Amino acid sequence: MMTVDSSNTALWIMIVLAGIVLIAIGFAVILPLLKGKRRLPETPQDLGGPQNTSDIQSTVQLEKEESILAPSTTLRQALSQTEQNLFGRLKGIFSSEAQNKHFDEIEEVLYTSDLGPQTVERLMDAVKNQLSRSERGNIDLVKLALRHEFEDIFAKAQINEPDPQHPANYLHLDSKPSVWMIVGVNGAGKTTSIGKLAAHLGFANRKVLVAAGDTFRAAAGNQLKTWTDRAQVEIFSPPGVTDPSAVAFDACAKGASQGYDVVIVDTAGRLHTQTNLMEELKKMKRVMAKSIPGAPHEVLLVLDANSGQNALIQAKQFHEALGVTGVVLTKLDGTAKGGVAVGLANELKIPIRFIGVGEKIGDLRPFSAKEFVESIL
Ligand SMILES: Nc1nc2c(ncn2[C@@H]2O[C@H](COP(=O)(O)OP(=O)(O)O)[C@@H](O)[C@H]2O)c(=O)[nH]1
Ligand SMILES: [Mg+2]
Repeated sequence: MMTVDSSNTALWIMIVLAGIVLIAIGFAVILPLLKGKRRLPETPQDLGGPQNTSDIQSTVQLEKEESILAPSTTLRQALSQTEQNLFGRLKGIFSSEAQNKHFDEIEEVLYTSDLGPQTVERLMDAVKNQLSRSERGNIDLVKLALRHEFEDIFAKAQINEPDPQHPANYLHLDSKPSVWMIVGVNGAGKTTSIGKLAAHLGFANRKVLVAAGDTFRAAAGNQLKTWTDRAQVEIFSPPGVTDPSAVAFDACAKGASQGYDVVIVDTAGRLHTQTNLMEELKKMKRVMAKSIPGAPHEVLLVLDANSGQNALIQAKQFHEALGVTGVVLTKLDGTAKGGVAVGLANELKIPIRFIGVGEKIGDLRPFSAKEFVESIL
């Protein structure tokens, strides 16, 4: 009897264990299917092979992850593509023979590096105050004095060093959804930057909705769709709706009701001098607040670094109209002199959040004042 009893017990234990294993397997297989959207892999090791049913999608996914994890160029490389950057030009001066002309020439280089007169004055005063006449002939001392002043300028604009593990976290992400309105003149790089930002956020496991608020040009919607496909995030582009405020309002409502983390609203490019179009942006902003109190949580101004002093003027006017909370400075990989970042921080105290260093999806970097100063000086 004892033997039969214990073999029965063993049998029961085996049946129960087998049941537990089957249930566990069931959960592992069924739960991800029920969740629907696959999350992005966390590490390069997770990128072992194709993960989508479609090979094309897999390739895009892999390219995306690789380019975000290992951007093709460093900031210094991107900026050094031009000999026109600040330090390149300062170095030129110091290697010349005419020692006594150095100081005037430094001033000239600064004036022609898109910093803006106010910032140049501040920098020159700092160099004068910190260095004696003879010390001003020493490039290392001048560089040090300038670097110190640059760092102070960025610190006062509340530019915090980004956390490389969580590049998007220093944007407003505490509300759910966080609504970001993207503004700027035509061609500044709004749509491209939205694609790159969405990819960053997707990579950080955020559920992103991109609203096609540029309803002026038919091509704008298609261009945005290409980018949201690349970033593998959803686009909100209701057919036939031509009022950008209506798109923004509905996108916010969808974002709130369907559990999105971030709603990014694209807008049509406009000149800061076009009053009626600026009024329309203000309306879009008001309408978003009606849909979600407190929205938009970020008003990100996209500025083309090549537009030099004009970038500062644009920033002032967009800021006055909309209360800009941060800047995305694009095309620093081109011939931009870089000084505009310093001028912006000094004159407007608006933090630069991201910089664009190319046309690919991974060519967006959280702005690090430290890295930036090291790259231009
Ligand atoms: N080299 C470079 N080109 C950029 C960058 N950002 C945007 N662009 C290019 O600038 C052009 C205008 O960009 P787009 O996003 O359409 O500007 P929008 O009119 O403000 O939406 C496109 O050709 C982009 O590829 C960047 O960081 N570097
Ligand atoms: Mg656009």
